[in-house]
Amino acid sequence: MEKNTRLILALDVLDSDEAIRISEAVTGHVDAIKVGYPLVLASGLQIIGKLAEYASIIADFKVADIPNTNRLICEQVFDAGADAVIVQGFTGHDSLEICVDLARERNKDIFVVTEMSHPGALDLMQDAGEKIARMAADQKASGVVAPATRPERVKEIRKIIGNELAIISPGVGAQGGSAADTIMAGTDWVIVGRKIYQSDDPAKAAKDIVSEIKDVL
Ligand code: FNU
Repeated sequence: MEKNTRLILALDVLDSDEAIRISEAVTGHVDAIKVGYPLVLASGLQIIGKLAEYASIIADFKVADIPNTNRLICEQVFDAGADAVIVQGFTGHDSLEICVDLARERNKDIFVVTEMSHPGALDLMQDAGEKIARMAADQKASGVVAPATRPERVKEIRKIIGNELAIISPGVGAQGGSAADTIMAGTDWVIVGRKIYQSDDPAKAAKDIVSEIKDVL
């Protein structure tokens, strides 16, 4: 994924025509499009290949199973044309390792969820977040997912993983996080969904976020 605008669109719309229209509109303003269960379940896995014409595709399936099942899932997703897959880290080293090995073989990326961005992540996940970040670094994953809603946690996670791994951060806009604060905390890319795809003018919404990011770089 090229580090240009430092913005990733989370495309959680349910209609494939709408997904294509928005992707076309934001071309050049986003470095990647993140596709997850809502769009894929509504429109089929082949939407990944279609959207790959517009940007790199990150498949947000938060893969969280035993190693063999994780591998079967990641194979399908890479075969469909995704450039990266998001996997959960809490399942442990072996479940993660098999995904990272497969991605390396295929020249693809794995991003590992550390602590999620919603309030409920404080119940259980936050306690494991730093350990997961360390494991992702030990296994040389491409990067981690860390919350834009808590820039102070992005800073902590950056200290743990160093500069070899990337950080991608959801939670900007609808969840209350700020793109500028998250970039200043050390994230490489912010992930923004509703603030862009629910806007009357998705291209302008994306452009505005990119200027906010550029202002603090
Ligand atoms: P928006 N997402 C998230 N928090 O929000 N993958 C996480 O900790 C995480 C995620 C995803 O709020 C979420 O599923 F690991 O509309 C959605 O697709 O801007 C996107 O990031 C945020 O969307």
